[in-house]
Amino acid sequence: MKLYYSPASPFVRKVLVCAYERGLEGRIEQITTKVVPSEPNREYARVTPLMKLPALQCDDGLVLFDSVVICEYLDSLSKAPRLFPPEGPARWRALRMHALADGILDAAVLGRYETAVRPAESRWDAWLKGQLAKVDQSLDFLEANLREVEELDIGAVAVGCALGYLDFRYADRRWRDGRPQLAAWFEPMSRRPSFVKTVPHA
Ligand SMILES: N[C@@H](CCC(=O)N[C@@H](CS)C(=O)NCC(=O)O)C(=O)O
Repeated sequence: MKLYYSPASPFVRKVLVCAYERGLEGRIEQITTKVVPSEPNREYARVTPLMKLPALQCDDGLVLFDSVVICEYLDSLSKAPRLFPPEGPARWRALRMHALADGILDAAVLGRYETAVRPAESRWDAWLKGQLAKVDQSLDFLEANLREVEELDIGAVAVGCALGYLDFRYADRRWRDGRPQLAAWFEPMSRRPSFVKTVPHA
């Protein structure tokens, strides 16, 4: 399988954490790919019309996107404990936490583009503030609902990747302040080999 990859992408990281947790990392070749919304990567458009990372080319040639689909695909490749609970309340809890974490990441990544990519003269402070409010409110929600990420499922993996991205790109915003339980939850998670081997970098 070929994973279109960037070491800075938290969505790619989530896929790789799933791969490590399921013992699949050796089957995945990483293809470093550059994506910037303002600079369409025409070569990559032949892989996925969305030109977003990640995309996974399966061994039969099918290209899967986005990270939500890829994570579930990888989880389906081997038996034993599943990151995607097959049914019942556990499934819906995991999927909703996955959606929450991806929502944090969508807002944080858009905020990053606003400050790192958009020319200074056309920045929109109120819009950035709105994105960061989604991040902060979601972190408060997690602090109050940590029971929902007690199990190592896709929800917990995604939340771990979201917090790791905030450490990587938003360290100055100090997400741990006022959220001691979330901070304590992240400690052992960030020490798992799957997280250590995928720490984001530029
Ligand atoms: N919903 C997508 C989001 C992926 C995404 O936003 N990836 C970013 C990199 S972290 C990207 O490709 N940005 C380029 C763009 O938006 O054109 C997923 O879960 O895979």
